Amino acid sequence: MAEEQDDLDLRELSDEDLVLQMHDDLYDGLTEEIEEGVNILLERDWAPYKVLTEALVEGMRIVGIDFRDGILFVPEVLLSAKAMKAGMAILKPLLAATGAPQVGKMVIGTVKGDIHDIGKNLVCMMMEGAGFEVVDLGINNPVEDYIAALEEHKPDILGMSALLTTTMPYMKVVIDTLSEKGMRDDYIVLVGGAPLNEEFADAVGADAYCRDAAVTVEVAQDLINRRHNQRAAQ
Ligand code: B1M
Repeated sequence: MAEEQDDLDLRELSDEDLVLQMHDDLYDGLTEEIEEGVNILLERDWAPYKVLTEALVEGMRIVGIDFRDGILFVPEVLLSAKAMKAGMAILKPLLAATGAPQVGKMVIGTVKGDIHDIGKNLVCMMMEGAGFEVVDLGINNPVEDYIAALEEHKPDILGMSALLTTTMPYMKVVIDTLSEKGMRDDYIVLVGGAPLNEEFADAVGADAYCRDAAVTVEVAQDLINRRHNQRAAQ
């Protein structure tokens, strides 16, 4: 594989083959090749969001299948994640450069016990691109960290991410604590992560489940507008 890789000129590939090659390169954790692939697609006038979803997110989906099936293990997936983050770093300023006026503020973090952050980082990038100010608390956040950040930054939105079935129930701990402190209604609470769904979001008392980063932007804009309209009508 390594030798084949040396001989391969990514620039000679058609868009379709390049994207397939990038899925392979992400699988193999080849950071430089991913960076090169992202740059080539951008040079070919691909929209940053299309590069993100079709080359990177789809590649990581494939990694996830073989991780689940015991074909890939943590060290290999860490390399894939590193390559993915390198690709995302190139896209970040482009996704954020829409010049959208600031529309609101969000505090977001991955919940306690969970160190997955690629999806959350994507949400941050897309929200910033849509004009939101984002305070990113990173990974493995206990409820105290969320509360402290809400008190400090006074955002419109609290976002939580969880990728494990074992950590997603922690979202209820956070929301219940907000309720106990009389703070729940001060924030729009959005939750996301691969194992979640709308029923789960309802059950834990969130305002909405966000399937992906683009949906998060839409939902956030919609709920903020509704909140403004409600306040104006009062
Ligand atoms: Co993890 N892992 N992992 N892992 N890992 C999953 C989640 C898993 C589904 C893999 C599998 O078995 N198929 C599985 C969970 C199974 C389960 O719970 N039922 C799993 C497991 C088991 C584990 C470990 C327990 C493995 C082990 O140690 N034996 C371990 C746990 C560590 C821990 O957290 N305590 C572990 C570790 C790791 C790595 C460290 C190796 C690495 C993480 C690196 C990193 O994030 N920096 C990793 C990875 C990369 C994955 C997979 C392969 C990919 C996740 C990812 O980045 N997807 C994942 C398989 C999968 O999900 N298919 C898997 C790409 C990303 C763009 O999508 O994160 O879904 P996603 O985010 C989307 C949406 O979900 C949504 O928008 C995002 C962008 O569109 N979204 C939000 C996410 N958060 C949001 C928050 C919002 C809104 C929307 O707030 C408003």
